[in-house]
Amino acid sequence: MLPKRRRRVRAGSPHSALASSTPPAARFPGVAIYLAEPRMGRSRRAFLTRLARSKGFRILDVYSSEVTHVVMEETSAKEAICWQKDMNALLPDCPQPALLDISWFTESMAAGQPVPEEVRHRLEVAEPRKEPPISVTIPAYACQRPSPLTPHNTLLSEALETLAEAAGFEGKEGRFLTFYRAASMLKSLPYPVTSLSQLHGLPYFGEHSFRVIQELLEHGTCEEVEQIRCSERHQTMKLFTHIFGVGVKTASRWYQEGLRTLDELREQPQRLTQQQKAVLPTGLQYYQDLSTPVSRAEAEALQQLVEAAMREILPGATVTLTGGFRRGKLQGHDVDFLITHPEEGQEVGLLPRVMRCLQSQGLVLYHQYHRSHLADSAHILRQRSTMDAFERSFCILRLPQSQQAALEGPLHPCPTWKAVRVDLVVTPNSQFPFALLGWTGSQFFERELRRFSRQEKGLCLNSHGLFDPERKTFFHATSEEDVFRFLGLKYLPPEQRNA
Ligand code: DCP
Ligand code: MG
Repeated sequence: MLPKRRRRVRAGSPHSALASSTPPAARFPGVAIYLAEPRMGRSRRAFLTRLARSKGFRILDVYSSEVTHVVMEETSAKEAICWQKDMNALLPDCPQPALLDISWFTESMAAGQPVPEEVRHRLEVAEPRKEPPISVTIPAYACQRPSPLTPHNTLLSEALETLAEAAGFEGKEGRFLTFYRAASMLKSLPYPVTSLSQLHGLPYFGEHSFRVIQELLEHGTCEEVEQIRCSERHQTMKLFTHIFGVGVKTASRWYQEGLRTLDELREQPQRLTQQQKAVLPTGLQYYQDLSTPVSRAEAEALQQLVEAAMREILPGATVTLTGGFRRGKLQGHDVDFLITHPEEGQEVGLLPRVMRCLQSQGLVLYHQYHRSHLADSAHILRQRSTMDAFERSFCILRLPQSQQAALEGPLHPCPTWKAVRVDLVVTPNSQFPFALLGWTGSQFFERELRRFSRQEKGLCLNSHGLFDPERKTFFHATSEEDVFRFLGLKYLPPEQRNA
């Protein structure tokens, strides 16, 4: 253990360091240490010199061009640099030795050899680094940056999402996108925002978003956002768009016509189009179940049911859980499955057989079958369409509730099954990587990925493939990683695509 300094000596004149003496031979030829006296004191310096020499270190009594390491004690980086400037003035041609804190010396003594010089040992005044504007460090497209499942700024991003949603309900697409892009940017920030200045320079943040965020930072709530959330229009639009088969246009028309509740809808079937008449009774009948989130356990139970059907119909076919659950979400509004078979062509016409199998077990409450338009898929890619042409079934399945769930259920009679929205999509194996990427989402991530492909790379991407319109060529991918690589993007695992 090193003895404590006994007395504090004022920083001495640099001239005092220039006395002469002969350095002894050393075990570490590249290292010549000069113990700078100012704060160390003469006797402690003498003790440390003896100690170091006994371990084979070369200690120079005199500061000269041979010195490789200057060691100081209780000296700030600023003082050390002033000291070195004085020495440079006296010995202008002297190379610059490393300026090190005593910690490097004591660690080297303990190790019996010079330890590597780390940042914490160095007496350096860090150049005041100019923080790059965040816009430089946070890329503009959501597909270029990780968006975790549990982001840092949920309060802020949800407020902007409400503004985006309200704009969407009014059919204002541009406004929807601006608010949504800003919200998505907040979701990917790797730190909690505590001041508006942290957002300056980021794209998509306008005066309106700043005003909302400022209010949230100051009061924890924003009056405009709360008013929207509580408004009759917003609540009715949410109620109607949550009905299976009802989109924004229909919901908006019903609202304009004065409809406000599900009962009013049930009582006025004359207002419905033929197509709505076909879907709406189902949507209304199962509204309660379908507006209750689906849990991961329920999604996995459904996967087992679909896999069991596949084993009977086409052994070797795979069933992959995609959508929000693949991104790590614990709940979803539906369950999305991709079905494929390693041998291309085996999957053709598979879905009607799967549906029949599920129906025979009494598991299908409703289904809407769309036959494959794969013959058009190349055309679809060239047309830059984002529509899939896969064979698919949009269904409502009857998921038997486990005995356990029944026992743990609420006090009123426990249902023995639950209606769940399920999407079954069948893809040829060669298109599977694109379909997997396209169906994993999030919806906004997909939108950004397609925008990036188009605007930055001049390529058309959808769930069937990636097409180069200039060369008129398709890319061949065997994994999602391939697709990211073709686009020159860093691979993001599904859990980081929650944009
Ligand atoms: N998808 C898309 N564009 C759409 C609809 C869907 O790109 N217009 C893709 C991305 C979605 C995936 O399909 O993530 C599944 O659609 P869902 O609507 O089921 O979305 P999620 O599964 O992400 O959400 P949730 O958890 O609410 O089901
Ligand atoms: Mg889903």
